[in-house]
Amino acid sequence: MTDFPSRPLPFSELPPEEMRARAKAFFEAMKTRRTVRDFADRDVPREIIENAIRSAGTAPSGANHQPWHFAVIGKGPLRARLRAAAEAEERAFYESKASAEWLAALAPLGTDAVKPYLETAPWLIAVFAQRRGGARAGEDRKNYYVAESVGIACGFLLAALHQAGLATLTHTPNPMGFLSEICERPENEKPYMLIVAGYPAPGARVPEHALIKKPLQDISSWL
Ligand code: IYR
Repeated sequence: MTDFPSRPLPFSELPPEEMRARAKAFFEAMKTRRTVRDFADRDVPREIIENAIRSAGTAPSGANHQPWHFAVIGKGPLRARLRAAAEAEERAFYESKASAEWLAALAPLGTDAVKPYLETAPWLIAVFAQRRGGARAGEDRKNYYVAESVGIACGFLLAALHQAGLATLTHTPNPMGFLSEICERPENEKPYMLIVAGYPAPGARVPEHALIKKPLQDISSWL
C-alpha cells in the first residue's frame, strides 16, 4: 500500500447475543416499513429530516466522493408547480408511454397519475446524482459508481426516516427534468428520485400486493 494518512478504527465489539438481538430488532423494525401514498397534512419538525439526511450522507460512495444532493422542499409556493409538472409526466406515462405489461404490473398497486401527496406531505426530498464532484464541497473531479452510491444513500435515508417514525414514498416520475428546474440544480446533477416523507393520512391503506415479501430462501443462496 502506498503511504496515506490513516487512523485506528474506532470499533467496539458487541457480545454475540447482543449482535443477534440487534440484527433481529433491526429486521423487525424495517419489516414494518410500507410505501405510503396517502399523507396527512401535518407538520414534521425540520430537525428530523436534517438528521435523516445526515444519515444518508454517511453512505459509502465511489472514492468517497458522496455524489449526492438532497433538495428539501417544504410547504410553499413550489409545491403547486412541482405537482403540476409531475402529474403531467405521469399522465403521459399512464395514458400512452407505459406498455400494457407495465400497466398490468402496476395494477395491484392501484396507482394513477393523480399525486395529491406532492402538495399535502410536509416534506419532499428531491435526490440528485452528481456526475462530478469530490470528497469535499467545491471539488470538480469525476465521480464513480454514482448510481450505486446514490441508491445506497437513498436506502439509508428511507431507513432513517422510517426509524424516526415517518411514512415514506419513493416517487420516480420519468423524465424528471422538471425537478432540476424547480430545485435550481446545476447541469452536472441528474434528478434521481423524489422521496416523500410525513405522517400517513388517517385511514391510509396499503395494497396487499406490497405485503408480499420473498422469504430468505428465495432471496439468498449460501455457498
Ligand atoms: N411513476 C409512476 C408509475 C409507477 C411505476 C412503478 I415501476 C411503481 O412501482 C409505482 C408507480 C407513479 O408514480 O405512479
